[in-house]
Amino acid sequence: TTTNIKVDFDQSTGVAVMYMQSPPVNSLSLDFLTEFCINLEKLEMDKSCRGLIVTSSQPKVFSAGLDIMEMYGKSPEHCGEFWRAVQEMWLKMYSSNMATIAAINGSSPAGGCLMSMTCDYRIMADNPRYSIGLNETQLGIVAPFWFKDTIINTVGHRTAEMALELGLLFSPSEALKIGLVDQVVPEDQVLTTATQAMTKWLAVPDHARQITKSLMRKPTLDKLTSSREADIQNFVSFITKDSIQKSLRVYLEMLKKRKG
Ligand code: CO8
Repeated sequence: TTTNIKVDFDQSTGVAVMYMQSPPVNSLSLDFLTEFCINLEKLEMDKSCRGLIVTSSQPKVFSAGLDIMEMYGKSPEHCGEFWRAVQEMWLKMYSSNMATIAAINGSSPAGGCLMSMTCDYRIMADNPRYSIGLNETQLGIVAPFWFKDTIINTVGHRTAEMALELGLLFSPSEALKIGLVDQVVPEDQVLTTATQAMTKWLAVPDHARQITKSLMRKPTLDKLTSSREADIQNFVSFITKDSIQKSLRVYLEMLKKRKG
């Protein structure tokens, strides 16, 4: 089996770095998400691990978001299982007791943007070729309510409304301006900056930071926890519609054509 995730845990600092390494673009497949969650759970249970930095081993891409092939031409059962794994990743990351920082060293559309927004802090490489945002409407699909809630919690209601409806992808400097990322730094300094930022987060007593994080995020988390099955049903009936499958096919063809 392949390894989609590599974890470097530094006992002396209590900080783990999780590298996403699923070529070519770290798309979030069922296997990837399962492995991601297993690794996350291990770190979460380890009392000596207080901080987590998530980054990419792939050049130019943080994560291309959900693996479209998991939603295209698949059975309702498969789609349901896939969606449960997406929910699990979001629930675990958004509620993590660790201080979490996304070191966004490449493009981060859709599910990649969602994953980075689950973190406490975001640092992005200043390369103008990279972009970040929830571009779902551009694919003819609709970001679910908990994607919407997460971006509202990050950038505020009006900015989120416009970004979601237009399916906007932002350059690093634009993302910084609207608060979608917290810091933009030269490409080769993303990880070191994340490590420096982490010391600030870990200087706060853990219990105070954790309870405060929970205060901020619990209402949003509870909404999905209490409606997981309905959300899966919703996703499956939406994504298996002929018209939506057609949109995905058109989008996939566009992705292939755009190459080279
Ligand atoms: N899923 C599956 N395959 C993908 C994905 C993806 N998300 N993204 C890229 N690929 C494939 C490409 O098709 C290509 O395949 P091949 O080599 O066979 O032609 C290969 O990966 C490499 O891609 P590129 O050549 O495009 O690589 P670049 O380095 O030029 O660009 C990007 C990288 C910027 C990440 C670019 O690939 C891109 O924009 N990808 C699409 C990103 C995207 O739109 N993702 C949206 C996914 S949907 C989602 O995450 C949330 C859905 C919520 C569901 C709601 C329903 C109710």
